[in-house]
Amino acid sequence: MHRIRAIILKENLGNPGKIVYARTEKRLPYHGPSLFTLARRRLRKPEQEASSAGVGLFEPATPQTQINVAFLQQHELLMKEPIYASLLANKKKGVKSIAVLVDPDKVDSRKIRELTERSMEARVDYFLVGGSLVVSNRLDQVVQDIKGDCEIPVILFPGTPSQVSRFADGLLYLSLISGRNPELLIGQHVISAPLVRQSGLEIISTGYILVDGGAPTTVSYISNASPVPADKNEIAVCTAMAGEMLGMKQIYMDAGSGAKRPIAEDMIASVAACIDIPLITGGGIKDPEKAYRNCRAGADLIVIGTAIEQNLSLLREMADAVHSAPVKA
Ligand code: 1GP
Repeated sequence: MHRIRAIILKENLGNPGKIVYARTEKRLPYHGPSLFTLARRRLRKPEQEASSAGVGLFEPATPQTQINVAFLQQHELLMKEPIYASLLANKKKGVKSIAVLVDPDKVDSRKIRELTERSMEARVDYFLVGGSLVVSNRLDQVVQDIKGDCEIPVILFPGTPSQVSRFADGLLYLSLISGRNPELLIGQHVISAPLVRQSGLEIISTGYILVDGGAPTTVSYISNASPVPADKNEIAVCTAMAGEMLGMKQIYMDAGSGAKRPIAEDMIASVAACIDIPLITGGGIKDPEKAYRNCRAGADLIVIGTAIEQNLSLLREMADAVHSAPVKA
């Protein structure tokens, strides 16, 4: 684990609300993208996004030594859980994000270079890396290649307990709460807990809800668990509510990679209306319009895999569609 310095951002007293500088405060163990990098990146973006990332834009501190409590709390969360802090802050603001799913079996260094270049241009927010069935042994290499090329946070999306790489920034600690397979609800977590803890990664507990996407997908086959029927909104809602009350930090509704039919917007809207934690949706999203509609329905983070694998030039439009979704007033 490497160490970086914590930062404190302050407001320009003459121009309240603007981040003007960062200074080092104290040394803390930290594993993830440098906060300086985050701050620099946010400074290049509109103020609204800077605020949504949880960096800067707090109540003006006058005199400068009075740093308000909310700032310190947010700062602390940002230090410990930078990815989740940004997801939460974005949700609060209504800012939508896009993640590109990378299957380690399907990329080599050249493809990764191309993907990271296009992703930076498109302002992709996260990479998810993993899959229900990863047959190669290239996870570490793929994560390192992505990290070597760009600063977009890499979050593991493991289909099996062995898919842990300490080179990533975070890990979705998934419990398949829509299924009744005890191995995927808790069994594999027990086995992998020491490895996951030792990884030093930011762990984001995630209630994973598989929704019928019109045909069996790898995840539905491997998980040996029935997905939620596509038209049973109430089952999805109750499952998501249960996940939230059990303490999961976010809900991921997935129709499975390459799903024939993506999750309907009315199901997404029903779930979004009943939970306060971030909502991720994915599976079978093939065009920017659908990505946009999911955001309008209440999804906070849109995951795209297959469509980008098949046509990388779609990435920019997909990302623009997600980022253009109206922000809450
Ligand atoms: C699968 O939600 C992801 O878990 C992405 O699905 O590959 O269909 O985009 P696609």
